[in-house]
Order: sequence, then C-alpha cells, then structure tokens
Amino acid sequence: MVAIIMGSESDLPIMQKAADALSELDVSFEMTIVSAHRTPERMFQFARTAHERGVRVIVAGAGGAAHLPGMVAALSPLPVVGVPIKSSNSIDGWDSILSILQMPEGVPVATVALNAARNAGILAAQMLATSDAALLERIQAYKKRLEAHVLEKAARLEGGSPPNNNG
Ligand code: RP5
Repeated sequence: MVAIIMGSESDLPIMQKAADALSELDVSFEMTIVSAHRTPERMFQFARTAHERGVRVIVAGAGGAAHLPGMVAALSPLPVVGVPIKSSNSIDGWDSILSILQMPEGVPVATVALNAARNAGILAAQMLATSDAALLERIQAYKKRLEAHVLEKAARLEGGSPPNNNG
C-alpha cells in the first residue's frame, strides 16, 4: 500500500522510522533505494508504475540537493510525502528542507520536518485510513496511546497517580 523510497542507503537509519510506524499500524509497505541523480531511469520507471502495482502513497526521503520527492511527485499520480534528511552532503539540513518543500504550484509534496520519517509513515497511514475504517480505528488507538504516555509523564512529574481522561 505504501512505497518507502530513499536516495541512498545512507538515508536508511532515518527512513526506517517510517517503516516502523507503518508496521505498528499494520500497514503493508515496500522499501527500496531510488536515486534521482544516480539512477534517474529507475526513478522514472518507479514513479510511472507504482500506482499500477497497488501502491497508494509514496514516502520519499532524500538529503542535500533532495530532488527525489519532487521528481517522483512530478511523474506519479499518487500523493508523495517528502522527508528532508540531514545527510553527509547537507550544509545544515535547510538545503534538504527547501529542495523538498518549495515545490511549484500544481505539483505538491507533503513535506514533514527534518528527519521526521516517523511522521511521514503516520501521515501515509492516515491518508490510507480515509478509505479504511479498520485502519482509522488503529490510528485512533495510536493517538490514545500518545495521550496516555503524556498523561503518565505529567502524573509522574506532579508526584501523583495518573489523572483520568475525563477532564
Ligand atoms: C542524496 O544524497 C541521498 O538521499 C543522501 O541523503 C545523500 C548522500 O548520499 P550518499 O553519498 O550517502 O550515497 O541523494
């Protein structure tokens, strides 16, 4: 359902977080390396055919001159979630962010924060959940767990027992 692609194997420690989020939400995914600069023909092939293979959302991460998410968005009819990565060829990460974020009108890339591949995975799952009631429920449960973690920590900090959730 989701294709996770990255410009280099060096992006994997970050992009693995998207895979982990999708696994937690029980969303099927494939993951591979597609480089806009080093394997441009592979990128064309991937982007032009992903929707025919059953992929519904593409999560694309890249660093430095990060053209992969934008080029894939140009070629594919699928929604693309872009992950800017602070890589070895990044100046400070802004290069990756702006390369992915500042797309021209007509070709959107839903850009998450620097290195925020986990959020990209969650966002991809939320897109799929708009037409999948069971997945929507799993996302609601995930949000409840997030809330419970914060409430637990707040209670610990305050030295009391966890507050209930009724306000
Ligand atoms: C980008 O260049 C990749 O997405 C990666 O973030 C960065 C560095 O790639 P390597 O030189 O580590 O392969 O295209």
